[in-house]
Amino acid sequence: MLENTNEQFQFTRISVIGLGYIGLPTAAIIASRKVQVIGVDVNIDTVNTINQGNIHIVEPELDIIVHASVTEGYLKATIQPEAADAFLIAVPTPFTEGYHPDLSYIKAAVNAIALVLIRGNLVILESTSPVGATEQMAEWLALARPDLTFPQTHGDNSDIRIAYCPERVLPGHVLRELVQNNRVIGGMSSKCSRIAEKLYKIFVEGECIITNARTAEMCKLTENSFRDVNIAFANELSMICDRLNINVWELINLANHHPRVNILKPGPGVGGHCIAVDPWFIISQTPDLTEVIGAARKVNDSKPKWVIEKIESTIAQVLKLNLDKSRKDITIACFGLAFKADIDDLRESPAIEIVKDLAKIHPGRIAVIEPHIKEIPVFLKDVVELQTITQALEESDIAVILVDHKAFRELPKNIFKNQLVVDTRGLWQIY
Ligand code: SAJ
Repeated sequence: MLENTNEQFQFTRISVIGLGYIGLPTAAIIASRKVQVIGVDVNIDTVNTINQGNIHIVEPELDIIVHASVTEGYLKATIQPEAADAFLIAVPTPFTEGYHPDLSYIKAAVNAIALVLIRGNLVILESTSPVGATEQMAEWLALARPDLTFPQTHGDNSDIRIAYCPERVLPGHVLRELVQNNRVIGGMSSKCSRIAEKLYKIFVEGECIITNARTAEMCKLTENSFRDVNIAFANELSMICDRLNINVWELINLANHHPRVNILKPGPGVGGHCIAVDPWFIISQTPDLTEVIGAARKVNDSKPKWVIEKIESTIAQVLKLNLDKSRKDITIACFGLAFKADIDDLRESPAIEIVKDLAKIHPGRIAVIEPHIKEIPVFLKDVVELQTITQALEESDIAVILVDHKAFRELPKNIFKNQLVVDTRGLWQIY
């Protein structure tokens, strides 16, 4: 392995630690540029699947690029880290019970790569992290390898370069956004930033913007908190408008005609692994200064409960219109389980939370229509049934729209002739 001591250096072998929703597409994109990539994952099934040229997650076109990279010999997966020019860490950073960030996966990754680090290596952290995580990572590495120097003590002259560079890709568009999005690169010294930029230039067509590690960490948290706050504003408006008998979709459209107003869309709540999680990293570090960010979390987290109340009052309406029916005769069809439109990702989905809570209080049938899955998830198996759109239209009394999938958006506006509708996504509200 060559030592990366001058800036003329070319990366010939890059290791990506964590082959999940971000790590695997990143590894495959780099490999598609004909650079040797060693992907490392703790899960042997994941490693085996990738080495067979297959994938374990759903993301458009990822299967094609992984298959090609493995077949051409540029991508290989393994359990144990191997020597490389650069290590890119993309492991999960969940939060603990009390909403504090859990850095244990980063620590485990750091301890694993410490064994194979050599002078001149670049280590990049991509996982969404609280401010200071990159410095913490550098400390862990220094503890594990006292024979090497690190930027916290040796700045530009360190043996090992360290940078934070957050991923910013949108699930469902990962491969395009990995290449086209601008990247924020926060090196622990200016040389660290320049060398990290060189790595990203292998596949990034967007701009690479250089800052320090702490600002880069905060930048990622800020982007997702900005979106969370703005979605909370839309969700709050939807509840206010419901009380005041105003169509929130028309209202938002009208307000958005103002040249400096751009309100996002209300929904059943905020799901996924990012927007509902990342603001907590800021709140956890500065609890006394995060009133707005904290309030947004509260509003968005409370929206599923509000949807349940809407369904409850709709059940009451059906009973009023059909005096021969009791609650257990009422069938509720829930349209969509995914955390957002046109993906199959059910992680942290508000739709799931709503369906689960509904099952606890509703004695009648509950059907779920989710065109992106073939089987109902195990934890819902005994309480709801998976139906087609046609079945649901024939059998249900209430239709609850939880996700604005294309398959639902394409339905004619007057399709629900026999149902009362609770529409959390404004499916046909075209203003
Ligand atoms: N949502 C609304 N109303 C809206 C927009 C979104 O209710 O107007 C809901 C969605 O239905 C979903 C949730 O918010 O439940 C999150 O969806 P999203 O599309 O806003 O974001 P993610 O989680 O798929 O991806 C986000 C992106 N961040 C930003 O847009 C600032 C992505 O660029 C990040 O890379 C990703 O988080 C991440 O990994 O952090």
